[in-house]
Amino acid sequence: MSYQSILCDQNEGVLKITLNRPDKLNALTDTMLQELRDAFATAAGDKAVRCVLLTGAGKGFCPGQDLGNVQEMSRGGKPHYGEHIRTNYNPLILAMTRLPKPVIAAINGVAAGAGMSLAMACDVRIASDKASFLQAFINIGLVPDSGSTWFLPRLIGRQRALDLMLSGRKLSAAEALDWGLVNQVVAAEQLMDEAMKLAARYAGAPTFAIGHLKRNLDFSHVRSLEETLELEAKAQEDCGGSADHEEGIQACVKKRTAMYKGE
Ligand code: T3D
Repeated sequence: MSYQSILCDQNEGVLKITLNRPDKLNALTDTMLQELRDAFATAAGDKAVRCVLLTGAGKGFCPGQDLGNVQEMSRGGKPHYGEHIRTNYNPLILAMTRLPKPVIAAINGVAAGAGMSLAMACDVRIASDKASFLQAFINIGLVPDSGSTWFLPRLIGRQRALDLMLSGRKLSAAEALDWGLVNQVVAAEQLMDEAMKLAARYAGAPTFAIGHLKRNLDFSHVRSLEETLELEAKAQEDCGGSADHEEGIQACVKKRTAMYKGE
């Protein structure tokens, strides 16, 4: 896969996607968003991809929409953000959250606006001690988008979400860890090693079950206990017939390490 604004490296089950506009802290353009959608669609269809790792080149993770592009969009009248978001952002956020494989964000620097939404759309967040987070939308008179309104209260609770959304202030990596926004904070120099170790572990995990459990968790937010219990039962029926489950049983009985294939 060769793109203009992102880099993709696939190795031993891990697809590493790097946002690659370091001079703009990896601000999102239409090209970059198109390429991200394409990379996630490819990841969904490629059995060899067992885990995705998303990170940023240079000192930033992603400061959200490229504000230079917004000026272009506005030329000659009001910008049509609704249409822009529906076309460019929402399908990407859905593709990320619905990917039946683990998605890790390795947050190397500032994650702002829709860039923070992207980080939150990942399943696991590992941050550098130099990372920071801001709901920058309010600073330019906009509302949180790209899923921030959905993800943030679920991750840190309504009160803290509202604090960040109203203030547009920067949250440090240490605070983000304390608030449960990220899973882990490591020294900047160790970020990629630690993130790759984690990605390798997930790439060797029973991906078939991971796909189901991601879907079940999201379903549980919007459905009743009865419906969730039923979905769990159906998912367990499916996982019970998977090669990964058979391998898990064999490995457990024979006291050896399981070699899962994600099938
Ligand atoms: O339909 C739609 O598109 C609407 C959807 C909108 C979704 C959104 O994401 S809205 C939110 C957009 N993002 C922002 O408002 C954040 C703007 N940036 C900042 O607040 C600050 O840059 C940061 C807090 C993120 C980082 O501050 P700092 O001091 O570490 O870096 P800096 O010096 O401000 O930025 C470094 C460079 O990146 C600089 O370029 P230069 O002057 O060196 O050539 C800066 O202009 C550029 N940059 C940072 N953010 C953006 C950006 N360029 C374009 N777009 C950006 N969002």
